[in-house]
Amino acid sequence: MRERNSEISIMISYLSSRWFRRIACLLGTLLLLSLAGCAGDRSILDPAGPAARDVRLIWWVMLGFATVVLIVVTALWLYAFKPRSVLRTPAQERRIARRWIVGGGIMLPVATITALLLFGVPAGQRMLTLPMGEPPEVIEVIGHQWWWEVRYPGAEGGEVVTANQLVMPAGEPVDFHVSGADVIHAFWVPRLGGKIDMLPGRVNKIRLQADEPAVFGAQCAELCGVGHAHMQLHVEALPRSEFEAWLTARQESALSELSVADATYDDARDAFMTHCARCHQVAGVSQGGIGPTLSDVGGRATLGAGVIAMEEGAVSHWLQHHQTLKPGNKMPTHSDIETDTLDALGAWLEALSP
Ligand code: HEC
Ligand SMILES: [Cu+2]
Repeated sequence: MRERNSEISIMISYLSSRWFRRIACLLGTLLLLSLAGCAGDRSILDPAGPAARDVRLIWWVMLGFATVVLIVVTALWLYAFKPRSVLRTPAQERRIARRWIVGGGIMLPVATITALLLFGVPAGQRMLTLPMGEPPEVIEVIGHQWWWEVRYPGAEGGEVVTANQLVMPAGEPVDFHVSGADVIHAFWVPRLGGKIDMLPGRVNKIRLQADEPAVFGAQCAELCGVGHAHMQLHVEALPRSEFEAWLTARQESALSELSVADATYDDARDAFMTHCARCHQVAGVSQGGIGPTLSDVGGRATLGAGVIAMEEGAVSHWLQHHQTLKPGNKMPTHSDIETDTLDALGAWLEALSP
C-alpha cells in the first residue's frame, strides 16, 4: 500500500513539473493548429453532397464514441491505482477476471462493431452505382503517374477527353468509373464523398452528387510514387446546361479547328511536332498517348495537376522549370530547346482554350 501511495505521489509531482506543462502547452497549440485543416475545399467536415454528409455523420459518431472510450479507460486506469482494503479469494479474482474478458473483450466490441455497421452499411449503399430510372451521367477517371485523365463517353457528338480537370453536372447523381493506368491511385473528392481505389486492369465505380454548382479540390489518396503529393484534381460542378455547353466546346472537331486555325502559331506547331507530339495529343495536330492531352490546356485552372495556376506565361514557365516544380515527373526536361521556342510553344498552347 505504501508503495502504491509513493507511485501516486511520483506521478503527481511529474504531472505538475514545469517540463510537463511546457509539453502540454505545445501539444495543445499543435492540436489547435491542426483544427485549421477542418475547413477549406478539401474538408470532409464541410460536405457538399449526400454521400459526403453520410461520411461526416459516421466521422462524428466515431469521434464521440472514441471520446467515451477514452474517458472510460482513463477512469478505469485511475481506479486501478485506488488502494484496496479487502483481500479477495482466488475464486473471486477469477470470477472478476472472467467478467472483464466476456464483457470488455467480447460483448463491448460486438456492440461497437454492430453500431458502426448500422451507420456504415446504408452510407456505403448510397455510393453504389445501382440501376436508376434515368441512367446517370458516366465520367471515367484514369490515374496516371502523376496526372488525371478524364473521359466523358456519354457526351453527345462523341467522347470528350481531357486531363487534370473534372467538370460534372450539379444537382444530380454522377457515376464515376475509375481505374489506374500504371500503379494503384485513389480517387477522392473529400467534399463529395468517400474515396475509391483506382486499380490497373479493373474498373471501380462510385456514385457521387454535388448539390450546388461549386469548385472542389481533390487529391490522389493512394501513395503512388514521388509525384503523389503533386497529383491534385480541379473539380467543378456546373448547372446541367452549362455542363453540356462545356462538353460541346470540347468536341474533337471544335478543338481541332481551334488548334490549327491561327497561322501566327505555325512555328510553334512545327516545334511541337518535333519535340512533343509523340507524347501529347492536340486535336487535329497529333495523337500523343503518353502524357495528358493538351487539346484544351489553355482552359485549365492549373498545370502539372495542381502545381501552378494557369495564367499568362504559365505554360512556358512550366516547360522550363517542371522538374523543379514537380520533381521526378515523367516529362523529360526541355533543356535542349531554346527558350524562345518554349515561349512560342507556351503562347500557342495557352491559346488552346475552348
Ligand atoms: C516523354 C513524353 C513527353 C514529352 C516528349 C513531352 N511531354 Fe509534356 N508531359 C508529359 C507527361 C507525362 C506530363 C505529366 C506530368 C505530370 O504532371 O506529372 C506532361 C505534362 C505537360 C504539360 C502540363 C499539362 C497539364 O495539364 O498539367 C504541358 C503543358 C506539357 N506537358 C507540354 C509539353 C510540351 C510543349 C512538350 C514539347 C516541348 C512536351 N510536353 C513534351 C510527357 C511528355
Ligand atoms: Cu496517384
